[in-house]
Amino acid sequence: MVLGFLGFPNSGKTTVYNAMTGLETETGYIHRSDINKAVVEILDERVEKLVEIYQPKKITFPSVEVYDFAKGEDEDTKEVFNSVEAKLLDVIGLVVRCFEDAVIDEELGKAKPLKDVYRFESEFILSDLIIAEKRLEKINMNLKRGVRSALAEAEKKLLEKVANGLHDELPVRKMQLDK
Ligand SMILES: Nc1nc2c(ncn2[C@@H]2O[C@H](COP(=O)(O)OP(=O)(O)OP(=O)(O)O)[C@@H](O)[C@H]2O)c(=O)[nH]1
Ligand SMILES: [Mg+2]
Repeated sequence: MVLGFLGFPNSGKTTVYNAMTGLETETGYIHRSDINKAVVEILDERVEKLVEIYQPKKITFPSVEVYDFAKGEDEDTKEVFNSVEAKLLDVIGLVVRCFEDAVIDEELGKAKPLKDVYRFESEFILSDLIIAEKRLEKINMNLKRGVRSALAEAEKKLLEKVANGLHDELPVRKMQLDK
């Protein structure tokens, strides 16, 4: 499983990442744009029970790959979504700022966690809409050129439904796409 922490600058992503991985990656007020990555073993008592029974030579616990994203001050959020690493994610952990800090409050204003959740969701929707429309453009171009297939027609129909929903600010996970 691949998990990635995303969120606005100084929301506490690296702090949560450190808590989960046991690492001591630098946190602070400087907005850095590097991505941190670690692999965390999940200790599972079921594995321990199996080890007792089978006494294997080698024990491999399940693991989670964890990414800590960041965007530089001038970067757009969609650049983060479009990074190769973001496309690998199975789970997105959205970190929102929910604490007082004189320096951060001065720079970014007081924490508004719920508003940040909605703001970030809008960014997800926008990013998905760009992806859906780009793909639709490509399919339509192929159809115009005469490259037709049942699959392309079905994909077009589905993507139009997705794009319409996104235009209405509905996240893809809440759409009914099987009908
Ligand atoms: N009081 C308090 N401070 C926190 C909390 N979480 C993070 N901080 C502090 O807020 C600052 C920013 O935390 P980071 O974990 O670096 O935030 P980030 O989201 O990784 O920041 P960027 O990577 O620069 O976007 C650091 O000085 C942290 O110590 C918290 O829950 N409470
Ligand atoms: Mg960070």
